[in-house]
Amino acid sequence: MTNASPELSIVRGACGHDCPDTCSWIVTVSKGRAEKLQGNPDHPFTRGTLCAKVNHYLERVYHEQRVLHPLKRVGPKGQGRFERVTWEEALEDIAGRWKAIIAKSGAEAILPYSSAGTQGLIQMASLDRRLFGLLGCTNLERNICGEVAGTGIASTQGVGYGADPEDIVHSRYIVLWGTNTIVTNLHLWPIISEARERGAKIVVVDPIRTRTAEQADWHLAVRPGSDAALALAMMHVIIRDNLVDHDYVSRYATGYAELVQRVQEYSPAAVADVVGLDALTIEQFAREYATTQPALLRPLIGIEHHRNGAMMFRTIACLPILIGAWRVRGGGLSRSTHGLQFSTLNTDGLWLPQHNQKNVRSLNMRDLGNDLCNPLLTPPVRSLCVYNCNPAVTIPNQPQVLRGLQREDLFTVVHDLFITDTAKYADYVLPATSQIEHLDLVPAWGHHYLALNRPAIEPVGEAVANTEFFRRLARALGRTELWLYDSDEQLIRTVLDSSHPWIAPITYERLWAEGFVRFNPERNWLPFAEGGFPTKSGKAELYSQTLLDHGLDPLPSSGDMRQGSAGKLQLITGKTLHFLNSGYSHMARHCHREGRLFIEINARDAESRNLVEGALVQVYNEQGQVSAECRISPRVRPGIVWMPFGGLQDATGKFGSVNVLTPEEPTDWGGGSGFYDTFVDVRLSNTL
Ligand SMILES: Nc1nc2c(c(=O)[nH]1)N[C@H]1C(S)=C(S)[C@@H](COP(=O)(O)OP(=O)(O)OC[C@H]3O[C@@H](n4cnc5c(=O)[nH]c(N)nc54)[C@H](O)[C@@H]3O)O[C@H]1N2
Ligand SMILES: Nc1nc2c(c(=O)[nH]1)N[C@H]1C(S)=C(S)[C@@H](COP(=O)(O)OP(=O)(O)OC[C@H]3O[C@@H](n4cnc5c(=O)[nH]c(N)nc54)[C@H](O)[C@@H]3O)O[C@H]1N2
Ligand SMILES: [Mo]
Repeated sequence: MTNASPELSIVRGACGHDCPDTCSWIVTVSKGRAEKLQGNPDHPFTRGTLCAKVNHYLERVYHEQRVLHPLKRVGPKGQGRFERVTWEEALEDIAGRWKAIIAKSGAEAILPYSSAGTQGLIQMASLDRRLFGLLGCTNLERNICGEVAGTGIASTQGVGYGADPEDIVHSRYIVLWGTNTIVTNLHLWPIISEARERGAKIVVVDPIRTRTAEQADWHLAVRPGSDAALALAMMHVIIRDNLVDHDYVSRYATGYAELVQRVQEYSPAAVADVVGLDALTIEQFAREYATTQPALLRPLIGIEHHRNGAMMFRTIACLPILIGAWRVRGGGLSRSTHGLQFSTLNTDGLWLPQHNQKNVRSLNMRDLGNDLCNPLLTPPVRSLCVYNCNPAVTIPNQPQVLRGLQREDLFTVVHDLFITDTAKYADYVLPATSQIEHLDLVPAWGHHYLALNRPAIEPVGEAVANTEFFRRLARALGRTELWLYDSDEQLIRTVLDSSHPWIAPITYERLWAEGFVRFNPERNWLPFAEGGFPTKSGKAELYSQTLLDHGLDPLPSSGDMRQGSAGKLQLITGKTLHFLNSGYSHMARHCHREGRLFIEINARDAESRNLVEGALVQVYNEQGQVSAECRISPRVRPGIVWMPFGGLQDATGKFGSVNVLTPEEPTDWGGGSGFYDTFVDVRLSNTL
């Protein structure tokens, strides 16, 4: 049942990209070849359209640069010179090396390194967790995306999720808070637009005049990292003007009296400079928000990439509690649905944590460069197994990551569809299947639908799915535990074997027949209309004893905003329309659409540096430099510059991306990365 059936001409599947939309798609297959891939018109979010990336997914599947066979490095690390080998040769060598490493340094010397390159559940995390857990390899803290936002919000309301994104259609005041919906979460936009047609006002809070900000009714161009200060000033106004829902707060929240004290120091006038908005604007925003119900806050990931990221999310999450916005459909806060979906699935059955070695160290993925280069790390990382991510481009402090990957004594294995920049440093590159070549269950972090992705074609070349890769590794290592060899279908059946009332009625057969199922059967689902916050106190914690116990400020605060030294420009590096993080950078069409690497700079900052439109400039700081085309742009305010993150390399063709410039700045809590706390300067290239 799980094999692609060559006679099938129409196969339903789902996008596995690291994106909130998790589109449902339909693949037309003729004689074993996928001819067409379209958005499913019946899916309430996909609504028959895909996106600028996935519209060309089949070009990616059949791309001439797909890795089709196992490859072994023959040139120096970084050059990407390989020869073809068989799976048997590759696996035997890898298993032999790993056994030797384990014998000499212990399994912790092996670091499995993965992210959400596919977020289909079993290809993202299943047999890999079982195998590496059993061996006792170093655990990876995967905190680069979402953890900070989730844990920040959870410290106020107990969990990181909130209102059903589909309910935004009922909202009358929608604040897109540090999220560029039209680029990163496109399929939410029709729902927002429908709400607008019904009378909603759309406000965007973002330092950059993004595509989304341009489409909004009101754009508040705050200074980066100042969102908690803004939210506290809003609370100041709400409390001062008696716009508080006292009934809701007294029943369902703790710490109101302490919060009242705290917001005294955050009057709109007091924070205006920090936030970069005038006091009257802040007053207006606060009053509109508090008096227009249902009022909805929609943050996603963006603002977590600051040193005070968790505190910003925690503080913003206090607003809907203060005004009782949770009482009504379309009100409250709507962020990632990831935690909600995972809380209903049988992930313990999937990962079998009881078989994991105990007391194994953990390393944070943000610190890859430093960990690889740290001579004192015991045991040192002697082997990396990279899949579902491309750390040579996506992790901060790229120069240090590359120095680490360059180490001659590091044995690196990469499983991917393409020779990524990381794969160029690999000792072995193994071919991975694309989403239309393997089976998966795909939970979404942007809506309440669970999809089954059916394979539409046989694997291209000798590609194997992640699950099969880990079965082969287990076999090569001589492991005999049967649970290391569960089939993909078995794994999906296991994770669906949940007693949660929402999941219990969802069977594999039903998913197979229907393609996707709404996993939350309740249409009028109001998670906190009558409190029920799953915190320690059982109430929303405006004051958090838990934070205090961890040595953190128990009350919302503006946090420890990072300031650059005088005259430096703060660099925001954002997602782009035609790339999925670094993905699609092998496709000429996508590179062409995005152009060469550029920097957007305000006219005032350009003038003081004698920069002109189109000039080749150097963007630099103490960590490194990249070349980019200068674009003078009103999208950025003075003091801030913007560069596209992802697929584009240094404008002179030299290797290097924006993460040359970003530091491994840790966030306040949640273990994330302050990518956007980067300070740079810009000069004309020929003035060097
Ligand atoms: N087309 C496309 N879609 C994608 C991706 C992609 O690469 N390409 N990536 C996917 C992934 S992995 C993720 S995590 C999501 C991310 O989705 P989003 O969270 O929407 O995206 P980001 O680009 O991380 O940040 C959103 C906005 O935050 C703003 N911002 C930065 N600092 C601050 C601040 O201090 N305050 C405020 N208010 N705003 C700030 C940025 O200017 C940016 O416009 O998108 C997903 N979707
Ligand atoms: N400067 C800056 N840096 C950032 C960000 C930013 O905004 N600015 N955003 C951060 C965020 S939010 C994120 S999520 C990270 C993303 O960082 P990464 O997770 O490294 O993202 P990608 O570049 O998408 O790499 C995913 C890789 O997985 C591969 N892949 C896809 N499907 C499969 C599969 O089934 N099997 C295997 N084995 N491989 C597969 C793809 O081909 C691709 O090479 O980047 C972070 N880095
Ligand atoms: Mo992300």
